[in-house]
Order: sequence, then C-alpha cells, then structure tokens
Amino acid sequence: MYVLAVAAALSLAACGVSEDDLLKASSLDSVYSGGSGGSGGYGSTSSDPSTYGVIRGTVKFKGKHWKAGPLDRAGSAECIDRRPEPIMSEEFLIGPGDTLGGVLVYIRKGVSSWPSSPSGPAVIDQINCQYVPHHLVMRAGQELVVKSSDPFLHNVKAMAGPNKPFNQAMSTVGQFSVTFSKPEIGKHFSCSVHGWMEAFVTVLPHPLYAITATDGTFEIKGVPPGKYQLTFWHQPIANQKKIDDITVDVKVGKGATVVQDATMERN
Ligand SMILES: [Cu+2]
Repeated sequence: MYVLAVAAALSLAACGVSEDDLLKASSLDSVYSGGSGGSGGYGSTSSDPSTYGVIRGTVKFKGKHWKAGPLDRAGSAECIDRRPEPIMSEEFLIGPGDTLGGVLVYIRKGVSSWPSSPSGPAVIDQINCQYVPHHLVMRAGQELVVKSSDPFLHNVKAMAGPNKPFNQAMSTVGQFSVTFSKPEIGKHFSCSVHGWMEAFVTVLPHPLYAITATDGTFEIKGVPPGKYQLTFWHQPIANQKKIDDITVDVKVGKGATVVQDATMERN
C-alpha cells in the first residue's frame, strides 16, 4: 500500500502539467483550431468527492454528411482472410436525428492536475488490421501499451505533436510501450502497410472526459464543483474539410448535474 502511494505521488510529480501546456497542446493547427476562450475565474471550488457533479448532454451534427462506407482493403489479402466481412469506417459516426458519435468532450481549462493516477496502462491493439479502440484517451504520464494481435507486419506510425513521434514496425503478434508525458489532443496513429488503419490518442492531465456514443450522448462523472471550459472535438476526416470544435463555459454546482448539448458544424 505504501509503495503504491509513493508510486502514485512520483507519477503525479513526473507528469505535472499546467493549463498552459494543455492550451498549447490544443492549439496544434492540424488537429485543433482553438476555442472561444473564457472570461476567467476557472477552477474547482471543492476537492471533497461527495460534492462532485456530472456533465452530460447530446451532440448533434449540422451540415452535409460524409459517406461512411466500408474501408477499402483491396490488395491486403492477409487482412481480408482474417476478417472477410466489411469493416465500416469509424471516422464519421452519424445516428438517427443527426446525432454525432466519436466526439471527444473534455475539460480544457479549470483542472490542471488530478489527485490520483490510473492503476494500469492504457492499451491500444491492432486486431484484424484495425486499431482498437479508434480513439483512445489516456492520462499524461500513463504507460501506453501498443499491441498487435495479428501475425503479420504492421507499422505503428505516430505523428509529431507535443509528445514525440515514433515509427515502429511490428512483424508479428507482440507489444511495446511508450509514455506520453504531455497533454495532446488526437495524436494521429496510422499504419504504413495498411493505408486505412488509423487511430487517435488523446493525452489529458485528468480523467474528466467522454467520447460520445453514436446516439450523440455523453456523460462526465466526478466533476468537482467549479467553473470550466468544456471542449467538443471531432477527429479530422481524411482529405476532407473538418468539423469545427466548440468550447463553452460550464459551471457545476455542488452535486449538480449540468446538461450541456452541442451542435457541431462542418466548415
Ligand atoms: Cu497494418
């Protein structure tokens, strides 16, 4: 128990990040166009878990739909052999009534540190030539285990950002580990062998985030009372215009549930 506590404290010290870092991470032109900003006074007013509240809502999409068809795996017999049925693209998940799935909803400002660390590593796997999950959210300083469950060559290529890029071939079933110490929104992972394989990895200094389901709904539990910037971010869509992100102010009262819906537009 004592060892665990020391490990947690060390981990927190090692991944100490400021809100400035998070804003800097979020201003990457390629993945994030910046938010509307706030009027100041952000932060929590109580660290007592019994006062924590909830932010939930529904995200909708406005604009012309993208075609979300099956991935083009032509020429990759090893992938088709392992999974003959079509694999649907996860880059634009639209539901009945134009609800939007796959949206990262996270507290961007108001929480710069968190008193506990995750107990284990985050894991992203390559299964039948697909990254699982498509968008992984993890904590700054947490170990990321990158696995392959496929007995043939993949190449894990992580784009440059606040955290270092890497390019790692995996010739068969196996795994390796990396650690991202800085916050980063939507670090792009691809595979040089299979052009359709992609994933996004987001690194946050706190656990206050959610990814919307295809019905557009999300829920962030355990939010200390306070005033925050909440950002809605959708991954870039390959070779297409992007969906504008949205940043709003939210105020969470003691033990309160705040409903914050959003409509995201194609620009
Ligand atoms: Cu691959």
